[in-house]
Amino acid sequence: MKSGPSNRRRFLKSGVGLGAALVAGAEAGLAADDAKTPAVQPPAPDDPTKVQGRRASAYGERSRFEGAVRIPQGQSSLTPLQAMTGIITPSSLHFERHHAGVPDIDPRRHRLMIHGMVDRPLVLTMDDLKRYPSVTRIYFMECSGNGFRKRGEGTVQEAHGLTSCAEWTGVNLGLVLREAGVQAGASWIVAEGSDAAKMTRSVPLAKAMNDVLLAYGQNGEAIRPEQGYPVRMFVPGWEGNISVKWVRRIKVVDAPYQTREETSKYTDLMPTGKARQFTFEMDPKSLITFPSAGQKLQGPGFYEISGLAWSGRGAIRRVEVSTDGGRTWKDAALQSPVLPIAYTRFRYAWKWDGSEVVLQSRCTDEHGDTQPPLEALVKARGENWNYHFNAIQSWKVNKDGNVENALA
Ligand SMILES: Nc1nc2c(c(=O)[nH]1)N[C@H]1C(S)=C(S)[C@@H](COP(=O)(O)O)O[C@H]1N2
Ligand SMILES: [Mo]
Repeated sequence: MKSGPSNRRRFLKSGVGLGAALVAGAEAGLAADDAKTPAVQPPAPDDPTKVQGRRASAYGERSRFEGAVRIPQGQSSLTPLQAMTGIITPSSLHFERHHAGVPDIDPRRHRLMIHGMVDRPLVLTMDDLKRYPSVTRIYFMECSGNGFRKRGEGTVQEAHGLTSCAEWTGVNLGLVLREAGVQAGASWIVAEGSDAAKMTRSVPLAKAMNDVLLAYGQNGEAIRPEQGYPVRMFVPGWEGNISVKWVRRIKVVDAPYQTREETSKYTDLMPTGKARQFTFEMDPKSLITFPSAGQKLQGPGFYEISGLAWSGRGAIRRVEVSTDGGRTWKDAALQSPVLPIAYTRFRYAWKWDGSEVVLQSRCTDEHGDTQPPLEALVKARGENWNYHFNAIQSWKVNKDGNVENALA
């Protein structure tokens, strides 16, 4: 936005207070960044007990002093993992991936059709859907493209921000399919979104009957438009792409439909020239979020290393941390709750002696699956693969306390 600062000077000159100038600035369409710069915010009172506080509000906002935001990159945006506490990603910071933008959908006019190889095809309104018994589950989601593009370079947000974890509420798809009456011989479903991309993915019937949700709730309120309002299919533990947002149609069929998203995209081209298809499950992965690239330690002494671990195949059983570049590993503490197919937060008490060190984490899930070192992963997959990056991430702590990506 042009001439933000001079606009502000003009407002100040005209004699209005700084707070009013900011409001006026926002109305005048100043760039959001400009309006949020902490330097131009009015200071908080020295003693808040001496000032009447703000009135109650209709819809809450976080403190104006909190600055962590998603990094938008056109059709996706990255969660600030370094700023997260606990295991739940607030809906406003949940990563986004849209192939044709966020559609504007009136829930009263939305319909979900269940058809194909069923005895009783259904056309459900949102009211119909909400009359079914509901379930609430905490699940992570990760785009299968997460981490690969930069092979782990940048900050934890820049390199790995295409993942989040939320509480999802909805109806078991299996319940709705049973009501429709799945016919003998059916083995897959095909789900279609109502965005301009008409995102379409095939899901094996066994998974669809097992734990897939038709989710209309996210973190205690209606699912956000960015996440699929008014309803998305949520496929726990599988690559994010298959969780079709804004879902309008589920067809029961007897074979995968070989859609764009399962042929030219979201397949893994191997060194042999053959592509792996339907690589659904997200492998175990962990990240140290503190200390991580871009952060600075204030000097030698005690620190609690903290991070997140998850696996698409179940619960995390173990997280190990290395503070010597992978030569030795020690068990981190897993913070409860430790839920299947959800983030698990880990903590590791560490005394930094002020020398240059490389920090790493490595998780193992309930099936004994773990994370490979970067070289091993690249060797196994070759140079053409674009998805399912779960290599061990290294952060280097320099003597001055600055943390940088050890791959950069
Ligand atoms: N209808 C529809 N569903 C979609 C997409 C889309 O573009 N359209 N993007 C997919 C991809 S690639 C991912 S990683 C996840 C992202 O979900 P989120 O935006 O809620 O984080 O949604 C998937 N479902
Ligand atoms: Mo994705």
